[in-house]
Amino acid sequence: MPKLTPESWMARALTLARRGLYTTDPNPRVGCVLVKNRRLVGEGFHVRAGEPHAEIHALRAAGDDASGATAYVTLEPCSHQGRTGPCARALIEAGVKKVVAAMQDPNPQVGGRGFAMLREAGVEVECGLLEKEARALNPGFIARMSRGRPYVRLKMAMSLDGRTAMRSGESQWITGPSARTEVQRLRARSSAVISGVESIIFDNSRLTVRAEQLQLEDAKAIARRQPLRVVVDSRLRLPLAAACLREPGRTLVATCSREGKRRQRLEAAGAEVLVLRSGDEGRVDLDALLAYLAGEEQVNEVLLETGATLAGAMLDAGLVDEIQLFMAPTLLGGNARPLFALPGLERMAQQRPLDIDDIRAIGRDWRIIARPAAI
Ligand code: AOF
Ligand code: ZN
Repeated sequence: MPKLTPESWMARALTLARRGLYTTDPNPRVGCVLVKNRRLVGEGFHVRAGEPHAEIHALRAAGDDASGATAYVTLEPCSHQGRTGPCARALIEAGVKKVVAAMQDPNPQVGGRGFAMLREAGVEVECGLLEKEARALNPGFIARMSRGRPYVRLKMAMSLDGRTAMRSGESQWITGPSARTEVQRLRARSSAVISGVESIIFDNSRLTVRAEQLQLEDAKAIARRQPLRVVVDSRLRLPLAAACLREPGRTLVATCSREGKRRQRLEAAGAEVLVLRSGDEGRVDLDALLAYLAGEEQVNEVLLETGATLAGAMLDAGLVDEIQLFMAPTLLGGNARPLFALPGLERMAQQRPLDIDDIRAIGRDWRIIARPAAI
């Protein structure tokens, strides 16, 4: 019997919210538990955008028992009429007497108005319980709503001697099957996967989620939603025969080339071409690309899977929020390629410190989760 504390109810709501990890995009993952007389009377989570929010599922499950209950929700109940009705109104109408939320909704359409609506109707409101855990569930949604850009997770595979590909570019495979399954999960939870054209030219990677590699119960449902594939390709060098152009889902080629002919050919081969202003040295302006993805494509989480040049440029521009580094028990030697090209880095004073959040074994490899240290 778990302890019936407010924390344990919110923890249950967080567990429910996690069940939407792969499906709610572009909406946040949200869970809700209704408790009355120390008993759980209804629970639910948001499954898919366009479908009912977590609170509505929980209210339906509780029926008449919702009256007088306390709602534990991982996000502030909404106050707006979007694809579905305002949850704050539904909670009021069901007679819920108290709402405990983990965090305020960063969506400017809501942003505190849900709480105000509840309070005005006489519902007691508390906010901030297990907030850190709730925020960790939706880093992309929060980044998009509050900073106008996605949350960028950089995934890399390296040898024990810190090398990521042979000098030729050959890199398949450094890590084992368990690590590669983990990468499939990272793709599946992301709204978009970004890669540089060099990596695509060399690996001919498909950048897709493969249900058979996911090893999850609902792998089929997940694989139906492919992340948007984004190829950073300043000069439109993507081969027309690239495998990623023939996969289900969309491939967006981000360029600053204005070559009309090449663009038309790529479009005929299945790509969508996005012409952006150029940043440093005639390369795609990465800030502008991320702003476009958040603003026009509602991209929450990005998985960056690329080589040393683009990885270094993204890091240099301060656009990497998290690094997931898979380290394999192998040596590739001094001729092999490093993880990051950081050309301006010459002195120890210029080193890039990281904070490590987690290290664990994944099969025969090690996964290190780190983030650039706040300076
Ligand atoms: C909630 N409970 O379970 C979720 C909420 O387009 P709609 O109608 O689905 O609205 C999406 C917005 O609603 C989303 O941007 C976020 O602000 C909020 N999500 N709110 O009360 C939920 N998923
Ligand atoms: Zn809602």
